[in-house]
Amino acid sequence: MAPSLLPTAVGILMLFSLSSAQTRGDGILVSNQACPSSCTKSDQFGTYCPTTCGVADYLYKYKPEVDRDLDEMDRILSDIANQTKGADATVVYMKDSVTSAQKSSSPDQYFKKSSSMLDDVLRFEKSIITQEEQINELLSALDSNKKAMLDLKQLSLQLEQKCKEPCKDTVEIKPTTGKDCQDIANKGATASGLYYVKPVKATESFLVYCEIDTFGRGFTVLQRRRDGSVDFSKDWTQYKEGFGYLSPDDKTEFWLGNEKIHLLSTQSSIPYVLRIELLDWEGNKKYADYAMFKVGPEVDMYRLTYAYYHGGDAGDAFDGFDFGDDPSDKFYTSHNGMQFSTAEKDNDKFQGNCALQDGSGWWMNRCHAGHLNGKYYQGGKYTEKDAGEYGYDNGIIWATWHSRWYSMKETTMKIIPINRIVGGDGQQAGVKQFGQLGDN
Ligand SMILES: [Ca+2]
Repeated sequence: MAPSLLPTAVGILMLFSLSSAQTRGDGILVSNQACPSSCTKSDQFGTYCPTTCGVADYLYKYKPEVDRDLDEMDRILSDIANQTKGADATVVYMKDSVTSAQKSSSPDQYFKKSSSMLDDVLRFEKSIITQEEQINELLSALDSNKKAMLDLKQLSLQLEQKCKEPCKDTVEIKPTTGKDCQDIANKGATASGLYYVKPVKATESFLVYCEIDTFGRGFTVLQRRRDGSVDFSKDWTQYKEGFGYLSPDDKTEFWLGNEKIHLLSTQSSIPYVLRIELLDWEGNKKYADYAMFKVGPEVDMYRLTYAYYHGGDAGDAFDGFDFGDDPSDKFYTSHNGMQFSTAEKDNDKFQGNCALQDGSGWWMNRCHAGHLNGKYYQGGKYTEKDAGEYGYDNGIIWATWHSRWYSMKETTMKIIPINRIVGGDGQQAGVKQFGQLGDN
């Protein structure tokens, strides 16, 4: 019985450790999706790895079986204990019989018989003692199993508690759907939060964070950095599928995914504006807008293109920056027209590998002047020494505002149809809306 219990218990324990690694943003991905019983290492955003709720489902599925096994073990052990008691009594009785036989019989007549009886009793006693030892071992095994079971039950309770909280988030996925967040806002949605969108060529809808302002503008958020809680050092597939966590209150970090960004940005006859918002460690907020923003298909390595810098007070870092090292600096750090690179897919213009050296995925040239998927540096300022093995500027950089050795505190990349940005006081409103960034 014990051997069959252990693998199940180990499986559950493994799930618990898994669940603790998946706490951030729990629940938000649960709604409407069946949770698979295991999470692949690729950390693919789109496949909905198990959240605590998924783990709880798994636990509930196997717990009764474990309980049954434990009850069965209990029953068998008490049977054994009862039988041992019976055997003990028999031995005592036999001993008594032998003694009284010895006393009441003439030695010559019965001595031989009672001696062999006594031998039998001693042998029996010996085997009882061995059995008792085995039973004691079993009992202590049962005890430790019981303790493990108690621990599991405890964890199960904690998990239940934990699950209750995030699962509420599922109700915060708003019912309105559309091809992007502006479409959703046009349909009357007025609150920022999580929505399902289905771009024109998408085969299935996916979750996005929509930032909807009081002017009825709906930004679809593509990227978010807030606190360094998500590691942006990921591979091609992860950048393709997306990673990190969406949250209904916009408190978590994520990369929506190149495939989704491609589908969103190329679907409409009305082109998009990419708005980049930045917050530095002194609490200053700036932005940069790029008109006709598009990300190409995977066959073109998710190439970044835009028509022109549409304005903003953060400066046009996507056009490259003259760092003063070399006359070609600006040309070789521009981003328009660059393909996407990750550590294992070098599509940059550098003889080395920018993405590998910087530990990020980005539209690398040779390498960058605006780099929002870089390493997160608490406090902002960092040095070549902090940058690790390669020693290059690998922070969250916007060189037209802060130096390349200054890493931003927060970033947002989001898109909106261009007709919602131009004209009237739209730009001003955009700045006002941006005031929410960093409020926490
Ligand atoms: Ca290269």
